[in-house]
Amino acid sequence: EESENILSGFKTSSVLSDSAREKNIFIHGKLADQEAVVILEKTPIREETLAEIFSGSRLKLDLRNDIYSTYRLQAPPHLNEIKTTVVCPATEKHIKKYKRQESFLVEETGTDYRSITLPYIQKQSFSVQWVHNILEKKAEAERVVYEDPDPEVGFVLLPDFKWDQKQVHDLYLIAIVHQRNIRSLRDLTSDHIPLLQNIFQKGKEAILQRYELPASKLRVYLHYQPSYYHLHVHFTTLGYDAPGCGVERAHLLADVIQNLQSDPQYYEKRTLYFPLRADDGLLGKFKEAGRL
Ligand code: M7G
Repeated sequence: EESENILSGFKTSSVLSDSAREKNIFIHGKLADQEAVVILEKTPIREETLAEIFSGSRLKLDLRNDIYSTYRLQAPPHLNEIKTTVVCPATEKHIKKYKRQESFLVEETGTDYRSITLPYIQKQSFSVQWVHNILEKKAEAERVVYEDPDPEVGFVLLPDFKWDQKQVHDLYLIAIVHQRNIRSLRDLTSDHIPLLQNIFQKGKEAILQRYELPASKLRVYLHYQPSYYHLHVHFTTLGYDAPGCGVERAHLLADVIQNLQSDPQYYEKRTLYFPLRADDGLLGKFKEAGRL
């Protein structure tokens, strides 16, 4: 779908982070006088496109030396696209989220959660309007891979916007629950086991059907802390190092279910560990409380 080039008027203020290895750049700037974050990312080269790349490209020689030669290849434009994500209007919190920064590991007891974290996230977390739009079919309706509409155990499974859906080796889907009052892992009790089992089972089946990827090739997990406090589960290809997914934040869904089976209040009581970035307001709250 062709769309007007809104980015022609983008004015860069600063580069928040970039990576030669991941071939992406996160930029803060202004779009028509509104704060915006733009993410540019080069996508993987797909095997199915090789024939077209080899036959349909222009080649410029850089160097030749003995049996070695290097070139600059100009692929046909449709094989040379840059995946682009725009957040506009972006809040201060979005700009911080994408800025490269030092992080610190926080130790959060159940009491810390209730006295420090919960009051903070009730005031300061990202809007979950985009989640409600998905659940109400106001956005991304055509992208839904599977839905169980049950209000108690139901969920919507769809591609995460980090995934361009062109190849399965970086598959990334999210399951968003229909229930609206579960903020995160911390809110889960044994009452939610049927919900979690349903997501696990039906999510795996739907992915097998659609992408021919068996459960043995999937990593299924929740983040704590998440960015968005409406319960959702990540499904990625095993072995794919999804950006932003450090080991500390990930809790395997299979483990979460077992922990709740052994103790209904497991996540209410346990100490949980997670990294926070230097300028995260929540980190400031932990410092003020003398917990860091
Ligand atoms: P998270 O663990 O809350 O936060 O996961 P993280 O982004 O720090 O990992 C939320 C997930 O939802 C992420 O994987 C995002 O890429 C994804 N996501 C965020 N937004 C705003 C959207 C959206 O509008 N559509 C879709 N499909 N995915 C989104």
